[in-house]
Amino acid sequence: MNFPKDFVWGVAASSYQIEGAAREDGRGECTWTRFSHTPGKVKDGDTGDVACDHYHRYPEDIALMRDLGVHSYRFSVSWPRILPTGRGMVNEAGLDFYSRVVDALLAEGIQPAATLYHWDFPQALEDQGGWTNPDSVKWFVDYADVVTRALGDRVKFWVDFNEPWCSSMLGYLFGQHAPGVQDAVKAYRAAHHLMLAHGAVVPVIRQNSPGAQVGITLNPVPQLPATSSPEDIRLAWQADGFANRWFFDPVFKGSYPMDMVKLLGETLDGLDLDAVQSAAVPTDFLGINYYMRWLIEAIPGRPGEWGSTLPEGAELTAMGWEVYPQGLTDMLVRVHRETSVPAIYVTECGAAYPEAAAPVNGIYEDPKRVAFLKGYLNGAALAIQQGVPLKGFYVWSLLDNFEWAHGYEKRFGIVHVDFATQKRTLKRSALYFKDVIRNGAA
Ligand code: IFM
Repeated sequence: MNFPKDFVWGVAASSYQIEGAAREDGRGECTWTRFSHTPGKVKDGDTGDVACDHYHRYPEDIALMRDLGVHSYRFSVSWPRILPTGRGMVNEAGLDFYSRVVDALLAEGIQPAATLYHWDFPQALEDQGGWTNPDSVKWFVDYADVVTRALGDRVKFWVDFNEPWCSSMLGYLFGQHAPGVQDAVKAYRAAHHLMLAHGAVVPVIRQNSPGAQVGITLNPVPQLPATSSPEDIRLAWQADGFANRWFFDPVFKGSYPMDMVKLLGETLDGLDLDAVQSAAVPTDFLGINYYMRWLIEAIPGRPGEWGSTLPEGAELTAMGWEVYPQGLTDMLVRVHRETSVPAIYVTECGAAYPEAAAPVNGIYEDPKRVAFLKGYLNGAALAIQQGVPLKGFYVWSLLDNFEWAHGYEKRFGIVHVDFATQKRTLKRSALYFKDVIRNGAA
Protein backbone atom coordinates (compact mmCIF):
# COMPACT_ATOMS: atom_id res chain seq x y z
CA MET A 1 0.00 0.00 0.00
CA ASN A 2 1.49 3.34 -1.05
CA PHE A 3 1.08 6.57 0.88
CA PRO A 4 1.05 10.13 -0.49
CA LYS A 5 4.49 11.67 -0.97
CA ASP A 6 3.94 14.37 1.68
CA PHE A 7 2.60 11.91 4.27
CA VAL A 8 3.99 12.64 7.76
CA TRP A 9 5.61 9.66 9.47
CA GLY A 10 6.12 10.09 13.16
CA VAL A 11 6.62 8.53 16.56
CA ALA A 12 4.78 9.61 19.70
CA ALA A 13 5.45 9.70 23.44
CA SER A 14 4.30 11.67 26.48
CA SER A 15 6.07 13.53 29.26
CA TYR A 16 5.19 11.50 32.35
CA GLN A 17 5.65 8.20 30.50
CA ILE A 18 9.26 8.83 29.48
CA GLU A 19 10.88 11.87 31.06
CA GLY A 20 11.59 10.83 34.64
CA ALA A 21 13.42 13.60 36.54
CA ALA A 22 10.22 13.92 38.52
CA ARG A 23 11.74 16.09 41.21
CA GLU A 24 14.49 17.80 39.24
CA ASP A 25 15.07 21.38 38.18
CA GLY A 26 12.02 22.68 39.98
CA ARG A 27 9.37 20.36 38.56
CA GLY A 28 6.25 20.33 40.75
CA GLU A 29 4.28 17.29 41.82
CA CYS A 30 1.71 15.96 39.37
CA THR A 31 -1.32 13.80 40.02
CA TRP A 32 0.45 10.82 38.49
CA THR A 33 3.36 11.19 40.92
CA ARG A 34 0.90 11.17 43.82
CA PHE A 35 -1.21 8.36 42.33
CA SER A 36 1.70 6.09 41.43
CA HIS A 37 3.18 6.50 44.91
CA THR A 38 -0.13 5.43 46.45
CA PRO A 39 0.11 1.71 47.24
CA GLY A 40 -2.05 -0.50 45.03
CA LYS A 41 -2.69 2.00 42.26
CA VAL A 42 -0.02 0.96 39.74
CA LYS A 43 1.19 -2.55 38.89
CA ASP A 44 4.20 -3.55 40.99
CA GLY A 45 4.28 -0.11 42.60
CA ASP A 46 5.97 1.34 39.50
CA THR A 47 6.21 5.12 39.19
CA GLY A 48 7.33 7.58 36.53
CA ASP A 49 10.07 8.98 38.77
CA VAL A 50 12.79 7.78 36.41
CA ALA A 51 10.86 6.23 33.50
CA CYS A 52 13.12 6.28 30.38
CA ASP A 53 15.20 9.12 31.81
CA HIS A 54 14.43 10.99 28.61
CA TYR A 55 14.91 14.27 30.48
CA HIS A 56 18.65 13.55 30.41
CA ARG A 57 18.83 11.23 27.42
CA TYR A 58 16.79 13.19 24.87
CA PRO A 59 19.83 13.72 22.57
CA GLU A 60 20.24 9.93 22.29
CA ASP A 61 16.51 9.48 21.68
CA ILE A 62 16.43 12.15 19.02
CA ALA A 63 19.43 10.50 17.34
CA LEU A 64 17.39 7.28 17.25
CA MET A 65 14.53 9.12 15.57
CA ARG A 66 16.92 10.59 13.04
CA ASP A 67 18.34 7.15 12.25
CA LEU A 68 14.84 5.79 11.70
CA GLY A 69 14.12 8.70 9.37
CA VAL A 70 11.01 9.93 11.17
CA HIS A 71 9.62 13.24 9.96
CA SER A 72 7.94 14.32 13.17
CA TYR A 73 8.05 13.63 16.90
CA ARG A 74 4.91 14.02 18.98
CA PHE A 75 5.79 14.74 22.60
CA SER A 76 3.92 16.37 25.44
CA VAL A 77 4.76 19.18 27.80
CA SER A 78 4.54 18.55 31.52
CA TRP A 79 2.39 21.28 33.07
CA PRO A 80 4.04 21.08 36.55
CA ARG A 81 7.49 21.25 34.98
CA ILE A 82 6.50 24.64 33.59
CA LEU A 83 4.31 25.84 36.48
CA PRO A 84 5.25 23.81 39.58
CA THR A 85 2.06 24.73 41.44
CA GLY A 86 -0.03 24.81 38.29
CA ARG A 87 -0.29 28.60 38.07
CA GLY A 88 1.72 31.68 38.86
CA MET A 89 5.48 31.27 39.06
CA VAL A 90 7.06 30.00 35.83
CA ASN A 91 9.90 27.49 36.12
CA GLU A 92 12.37 28.69 33.49
CA ALA A 93 14.37 25.45 33.73
CA GLY A 94 11.30 23.53 32.62
CA LEU A 95 10.70 25.78 29.64
CA ASP A 96 14.36 25.58 28.78
CA PHE A 97 14.22 21.77 28.66
CA TYR A 98 11.47 21.79 26.02
CA SER A 99 13.22 24.57 24.15
CA ARG A 100 16.35 22.41 23.93
CA VAL A 101 14.32 19.41 22.79
CA VAL A 102 12.64 21.48 20.07
CA ASP A 103 15.96 22.91 18.86
CA ALA A 104 17.55 19.47 18.81
CA LEU A 105 14.64 18.09 16.76
CA LEU A 106 14.76 20.94 14.28
CA ALA A 107 18.52 20.54 13.94
CA GLU A 108 17.83 16.98 12.71
CA GLY A 109 15.03 18.08 10.41
CA ILE A 110 12.36 16.49 12.65
CA GLN A 111 9.18 18.52 13.08
CA PRO A 112 8.12 18.90 16.72
CA ALA A 113 4.44 18.11 17.34
CA ALA A 114 3.65 19.24 20.86
CA THR A 115 0.75 18.15 23.04
CA LEU A 116 -0.08 20.55 25.86
CA TYR A 117 -1.92 18.12 28.10
CA HIS A 118 -1.21 14.41 28.25
CA TRP A 119 -2.43 13.78 31.79
CA ASP A 120 0.31 15.01 34.16
CA PHE A 121 -1.91 17.50 35.98
CA PRO A 122 -0.40 19.69 38.74
CA GLN A 123 -1.24 18.18 42.14
CA ALA A 124 -1.57 21.64 43.68
CA LEU A 125 -4.52 22.32 41.37
CA GLU A 126 -5.98 18.85 41.87
CA ASP A 127 -6.15 19.76 45.54
CA GLN A 128 -8.55 22.50 44.42
CA GLY A 129 -10.78 20.07 42.53
CA GLY A 130 -8.72 19.59 39.37
CA TRP A 131 -10.79 19.44 36.18
CA THR A 132 -14.01 19.45 38.20
CA ASN A 133 -13.30 23.06 39.20
CA PRO A 134 -14.68 25.56 36.61
CA ASP A 135 -11.48 27.58 37.12
CA SER A 136 -9.55 24.74 35.47
CA VAL A 137 -10.44 26.28 32.09
CA LYS A 138 -8.57 29.46 32.95
CA TRP A 139 -5.72 27.57 34.67
CA PHE A 140 -5.16 25.57 31.50
CA VAL A 141 -5.37 28.54 29.15
CA ASP A 142 -2.84 30.47 31.25
CA TYR A 143 -0.46 27.51 31.24
CA ALA A 144 -0.89 27.04 27.48
CA ASP A 145 -0.22 30.73 26.97
CA VAL A 146 3.15 30.44 28.74
CA VAL A 147 4.19 27.38 26.72
CA THR A 148 3.05 28.59 23.32
CA ARG A 149 4.64 32.01 23.81
CA ALA A 150 7.96 30.31 24.54
CA LEU A 151 7.88 27.62 21.84
CA GLY A 152 5.37 28.95 19.33
CA ASP A 153 8.03 30.43 17.08
CA ARG A 154 9.44 26.94 16.41
CA VAL A 155 6.64 24.45 17.13
CA LYS A 156 4.10 24.60 14.32
CA PHE A 157 1.90 21.64 15.23
CA TRP A 158 -0.07 21.79 18.48
CA VAL A 159 -2.42 19.30 20.09
CA ASP A 160 -4.19 20.87 23.07
CA PHE A 161 -5.63 17.74 24.71
CA ASN A 162 -4.77 14.09 24.44
CA GLU A 163 -7.80 11.80 24.86
CA PRO A 164 -10.12 13.85 27.10
CA TRP A 165 -12.26 10.70 27.50
CA CYS A 166 -9.39 9.13 29.45
CA SER A 167 -8.72 12.24 31.52
CA SER A 168 -12.34 12.46 32.63
CA MET A 169 -13.64 8.90 32.60
CA LEU A 170 -10.57 6.88 33.60
CA GLY A 171 -9.53 9.61 36.03
CA TYR A 172 -12.83 10.58 37.68
CA LEU A 173 -15.35 7.84 36.87
CA PHE A 174 -13.49 4.53 36.94
CA GLY A 175 -10.60 5.77 39.07
CA GLN A 176 -8.07 3.65 37.19
CA HIS A 177 -6.01 6.72 36.35
CA ALA A 178 -4.94 9.69 38.45
CA PRO A 179 -6.50 11.28 40.40
CA GLY A 180 -8.29 7.98 41.09
CA VAL A 181 -11.77 9.40 41.75
CA GLN A 182 -14.89 7.27 41.22
CA ASP A 183 -17.79 9.68 40.92
CA ALA A 184 -19.99 10.10 37.83
CA VAL A 185 -20.97 13.69 38.66
CA LYS A 186 -17.31 14.69 38.91
CA ALA A 187 -16.41 12.80 35.73
CA TYR A 188 -18.95 14.69 33.63
CA ARG A 189 -17.96 17.99 35.23
CA ALA A 190 -14.33 17.26 34.34
CA ALA A 191 -15.30 16.31 30.77
CA HIS A 192 -17.30 19.55 30.44
CA HIS A 193 -14.40 21.71 31.58
CA LEU A 194 -11.99 19.90 29.27
CA MET A 195 -14.30 20.73 26.36
CA LEU A 196 -14.59 24.37 27.43
CA ALA A 197 -10.83 24.57 27.81
CA HIS A 198 -10.42 23.24 24.27
CA GLY A 199 -12.66 25.99 22.94
CA ALA A 200 -10.86 28.65 24.94
CA VAL A 201 -7.29 27.65 24.20
CA VAL A 202 -7.30 27.30 20.41
CA PRO A 203 -7.34 31.08 19.72
CA VAL A 204 -4.56 31.59 22.28
CA ILE A 205 -2.34 29.04 20.57
CA ARG A 206 -3.06 30.59 17.19
CA GLN A 207 -2.11 34.01 18.49
CA ASN A 208 1.18 32.83 20.02
CA SER A 209 2.19 30.49 17.20
CA PRO A 210 1.34 32.15 13.90
CA GLY A 211 0.89 29.75 11.02
CA ALA A 212 0.75 26.70 13.27
CA GLN A 213 -1.66 23.80 12.78
CA VAL A 214 -3.83 23.42 15.87
CA GLY A 215 -6.07 20.53 16.84
CA ILE A 216 -7.24 18.11 19.49
CA THR A 217 -6.63 14.37 19.81
CA LEU A 218 -9.61 12.13 20.58
CA ASN A 219 -9.59 8.37 21.00
CA PRO A 220 -12.67 7.00 19.28
CA VAL A 221 -13.48 3.36 19.91
CA PRO A 222 -16.00 1.68 17.57
CA GLN A 223 -18.91 0.34 19.60
CA LEU A 224 -20.43 -2.52 17.67
CA PRO A 225 -23.33 -4.70 18.80
CA ALA A 226 -22.10 -8.20 19.66
CA THR A 227 -25.27 -9.72 18.17
CA SER A 228 -28.11 -8.52 15.97
CA SER A 229 -30.49 -8.41 18.93
CA PRO A 230 -32.31 -5.05 19.15
CA GLU A 231 -31.12 -4.67 22.74
CA ASP A 232 -27.44 -5.08 21.82
CA ILE A 233 -27.91 -2.62 18.95
CA ARG A 234 -29.56 -0.08 21.26
CA LEU A 235 -26.87 -0.47 23.92
CA ALA A 236 -24.05 -0.23 21.38
CA TRP A 237 -25.40 3.18 20.35
CA GLN A 238 -25.47 4.17 24.02
CA ALA A 239 -21.88 2.99 24.42
CA ASP A 240 -21.02 5.08 21.37
CA GLY A 241 -22.57 8.06 23.13
CA PHE A 242 -20.45 7.43 26.19
CA ALA A 243 -17.13 6.74 24.47
CA ASN A 244 -17.34 8.81 21.29
CA ARG A 245 -20.23 11.20 20.80
CA TRP A 246 -19.86 12.82 24.25
CA PHE A 247 -16.62 14.34 22.94
CA PHE A 248 -17.07 14.47 19.17
CA ASP A 249 -20.37 16.33 19.33
CA PRO A 250 -19.05 19.23 21.45
CA VAL A 251 -15.93 19.56 19.31
CA PHE A 252 -17.71 19.41 15.96
CA LYS A 253 -21.31 20.44 16.65
CA GLY A 254 -21.05 22.56 19.79
CA SER A 255 -23.63 20.47 21.65
CA TYR A 256 -23.98 17.27 23.64
CA PRO A 257 -25.86 14.28 22.19
CA MET A 258 -29.46 14.62 23.39
CA ASP A 259 -30.02 10.89 23.92
CA MET A 260 -27.11 10.89 26.36
CA VAL A 261 -28.20 14.08 28.10
CA LYS A 262 -31.57 12.40 28.78
CA LEU A 263 -29.96 9.20 29.94
CA LEU A 264 -27.51 10.93 32.27
CA GLY A 265 -30.26 13.03 33.82
CA GLU A 266 -29.31 14.50 37.18
CA THR A 267 -25.66 13.45 36.80
CA LEU A 268 -25.37 16.63 34.73
CA ASP A 269 -27.18 18.89 37.21
CA GLY A 270 -25.52 22.25 37.65
CA LEU A 271 -23.65 22.18 34.33
CA ASP A 272 -24.39 24.86 31.77
CA LEU A 273 -24.59 22.43 28.87
CA ASP A 274 -25.19 25.20 26.31
CA ALA A 275 -21.79 26.65 27.12
CA VAL A 276 -20.25 23.73 25.23
CA GLN A 277 -21.07 25.63 22.03
CA SER A 278 -17.69 27.28 22.48
CA ALA A 279 -15.93 23.92 22.04
CA ALA A 280 -16.84 23.87 18.35
CA VAL A 281 -13.95 26.15 17.52
CA PRO A 282 -12.51 25.59 14.03
CA THR A 283 -9.32 23.54 14.08
CA ASP A 284 -6.83 22.62 11.39
CA PHE A 285 -6.81 18.91 12.08
CA LEU A 286 -8.17 16.19 14.28
CA GLY A 287 -5.82 13.72 15.92
CA ILE A 288 -7.11 10.17 16.29
CA ASN A 289 -5.55 7.71 18.70
CA TYR A 290 -6.67 4.29 17.63
CA TYR A 291 -6.21 1.00 19.46
CA MET A 292 -9.33 -1.18 19.69
CA ARG A 293 -13.02 -1.75 19.20
CA TRP A 294 -15.60 -2.86 21.73
CA LEU A 295 -18.31 -5.41 21.02
CA ILE A 296 -21.26 -4.46 23.15
CA GLU A 297 -23.66 -6.95 24.69
CA ALA A 298 -26.49 -6.65 27.17
CA ILE A 299 -25.74 -8.07 30.62
CA PRO A 300 -28.25 -10.83 31.36
CA GLY A 301 -30.44 -10.08 34.38
CA ARG A 302 -29.33 -6.42 34.55
CA PRO A 303 -31.70 -4.53 32.26
CA GLY A 304 -30.16 -1.55 30.48
CA GLU A 305 -26.59 -2.46 31.44
CA TRP A 306 -23.95 -3.40 28.93
CA GLY A 307 -20.53 -4.95 28.89
CA SER A 308 -17.95 -5.48 26.18
CA THR A 309 -16.93 -8.84 24.82
CA LEU A 310 -14.50 -10.24 22.25
CA PRO A 311 -15.21 -12.26 19.13
CA GLU A 312 -14.37 -15.94 19.46
CA GLY A 313 -10.76 -16.68 18.57
CA ALA A 314 -9.85 -12.98 18.49
CA GLU A 315 -6.16 -12.17 18.27
CA LEU A 316 -5.18 -9.99 21.22
CA THR A 317 -2.30 -7.74 22.19
CA ALA A 318 -0.77 -7.89 25.68
CA MET A 319 -3.35 -5.28 26.75
CA GLY A 320 -6.12 -7.76 25.86
CA TRP A 321 -7.16 -5.49 22.99
CA GLU A 322 -8.35 -7.12 19.78
CA VAL A 323 -6.21 -6.78 16.66
CA TYR A 324 -8.75 -5.52 14.12
CA PRO A 325 -7.25 -3.12 11.57
CA GLN A 326 -10.52 -2.72 9.67
CA GLY A 327 -11.77 -0.84 12.72
CA LEU A 328 -9.26 1.92 11.97
CA THR A 329 -10.40 2.22 8.35
CA ASP A 330 -14.05 2.31 9.38
CA MET A 331 -13.48 4.86 12.13
CA LEU A 332 -11.46 7.18 9.89
CA VAL A 333 -14.18 7.00 7.24
CA ARG A 334 -16.88 7.70 9.82
CA VAL A 335 -15.01 10.65 11.33
CA HIS A 336 -14.43 12.12 7.89
CA ARG A 337 -18.09 11.66 6.97
CA GLU A 338 -19.45 13.13 10.20
CA THR A 339 -17.10 16.08 10.70
CA SER A 340 -15.84 18.84 8.46
CA VAL A 341 -12.26 18.68 9.70
CA PRO A 342 -9.85 19.39 6.82
CA ALA A 343 -7.08 17.03 7.95
CA ILE A 344 -6.81 13.96 10.14
CA TYR A 345 -3.66 12.53 11.69
CA VAL A 346 -3.39 9.19 13.45
CA THR A 347 -1.55 10.68 16.42
CA GLU A 348 -1.13 7.26 18.09
CA CYS A 349 -1.42 3.65 17.03
CA GLY A 350 0.64 0.72 18.26
CA ALA A 351 0.62 -2.38 20.39
CA ALA A 352 2.05 -3.88 23.54
CA TYR A 353 3.48 -7.39 23.37
CA PRO A 354 5.49 -9.38 25.90
CA GLU A 355 9.20 -8.68 25.92
CA ALA A 356 11.37 -11.08 23.87
CA ALA A 357 13.85 -12.96 26.08
CA ALA A 358 16.98 -11.41 24.58
CA PRO A 359 18.14 -9.61 21.47
CA VAL A 360 19.45 -11.70 18.57
CA ASN A 361 22.31 -10.07 16.69
CA GLY A 362 21.56 -6.83 18.48
CA ILE A 363 17.84 -6.73 17.59
CA TYR A 364 14.77 -7.65 19.65
CA GLU A 365 12.51 -9.72 17.40
CA ASP A 366 8.87 -8.64 17.70
CA PRO A 367 7.06 -10.26 14.76
CA LYS A 368 3.62 -9.62 16.23
CA ARG A 369 4.21 -5.88 16.45
CA VAL A 370 5.53 -5.85 12.87
CA ALA A 371 2.36 -7.65 11.71
CA PHE A 372 0.23 -5.30 13.80
CA LEU A 373 1.78 -2.20 12.28
CA LYS A 374 1.53 -3.59 8.78
CA GLY A 375 -2.15 -4.33 9.31
CA TYR A 376 -3.01 -0.92 10.74
CA LEU A 377 -0.95 0.96 8.17
CA ASN A 378 -2.85 -0.88 5.47
CA GLY A 379 -6.04 0.06 7.28
CA ALA A 380 -4.94 3.69 7.15
CA ALA A 381 -4.07 3.46 3.45
CA LEU A 382 -7.51 2.00 2.69
CA ALA A 383 -9.09 4.99 4.40
CA ILE A 384 -7.06 7.36 2.20
CA GLN A 385 -8.29 5.45 -0.85
CA GLN A 386 -11.83 6.11 0.36
CA GLY A 387 -11.21 9.86 0.40
CA VAL A 388 -10.19 10.43 4.05
CA PRO A 389 -7.78 13.39 4.30
CA LEU A 390 -5.33 11.42 6.43
CA LYS A 391 -2.07 13.35 6.51
CA GLY A 392 0.15 11.42 8.89
CA PHE A 393 0.63 8.44 11.20
CA TYR A 394 2.50 8.46 14.53
CA VAL A 395 3.49 5.10 15.96
CA TRP A 396 2.91 4.66 19.68
CA SER A 397 5.55 4.53 20.90
CA LEU A 398 9.20 5.18 20.20
CA LEU A 399 10.30 3.66 23.52
CA ASP A 400 8.98 1.10 25.98
CA ASN A 401 7.67 3.34 28.74
CA PHE A 402 5.49 3.82 31.82
CA GLU A 403 2.12 2.48 30.70
CA TRP A 404 0.09 4.23 33.40
CA ALA A 405 -1.65 1.82 35.79
CA HIS A 406 0.15 -1.10 34.10
CA GLY A 407 3.54 0.31 35.03
CA TYR A 408 6.47 -0.96 32.98
CA GLU A 409 5.01 -4.40 32.35
CA LYS A 410 3.29 -3.44 29.10
CA ARG A 411 5.79 -2.60 26.41
CA PHE A 412 4.61 -0.49 23.48
CA GLY A 413 8.02 0.60 22.15
CA ILE A 414 9.51 -0.08 18.74
CA VAL A 415 12.71 0.46 20.69
CA HIS A 416 13.37 -1.73 23.71
CA VAL A 417 14.37 -0.08 26.98
CA ASP A 418 16.23 -1.96 29.68
CA PHE A 419 14.91 -0.05 32.68
CA ALA A 420 17.81 -1.18 34.90
CA THR A 421 20.49 0.28 32.62
CA GLN A 422 18.45 2.61 30.36
CA LYS A 423 20.02 0.91 27.35
CA ARG A 424 17.99 1.37 24.17
CA THR A 425 17.95 -1.51 21.63
CA LEU A 426 16.04 -1.56 18.36
CA LYS A 427 13.22 -4.00 17.87
CA ARG A 428 12.51 -5.45 14.43
CA SER A 429 9.43 -3.22 14.26
CA ALA A 430 11.67 -0.13 14.33
CA LEU A 431 13.51 -1.41 11.27
CA TYR A 432 10.21 -2.25 9.61
CA PHE A 433 8.97 1.30 10.28
CA LYS A 434 12.22 2.70 8.92
CA ASP A 435 11.57 0.84 5.65
CA VAL A 436 8.00 2.06 5.54
CA ILE A 437 9.20 5.64 5.88
CA ARG A 438 11.93 5.20 3.27
CA ASN A 439 9.60 3.55 0.75
CA GLY A 440 6.45 5.50 1.57
CA ALA A 441 4.67 2.15 1.55
CA ALA A 442 3.58 -0.44 4.11
O1 IFM B 1 0.15 4.87 26.63
C1 IFM B 1 -1.08 5.34 26.20
C2 IFM B 1 -1.00 6.82 25.86
O2 IFM B 1 -0.54 7.57 26.94
C3 IFM B 1 -2.37 7.34 25.47
N1 IFM B 1 -2.95 6.52 24.44
C4 IFM B 1 -2.97 5.10 24.65
C5 IFM B 1 -1.57 4.61 24.97
C6 IFM B 1 -1.57 3.08 25.18
O3 IFM B 1 -2.42 2.72 26.22
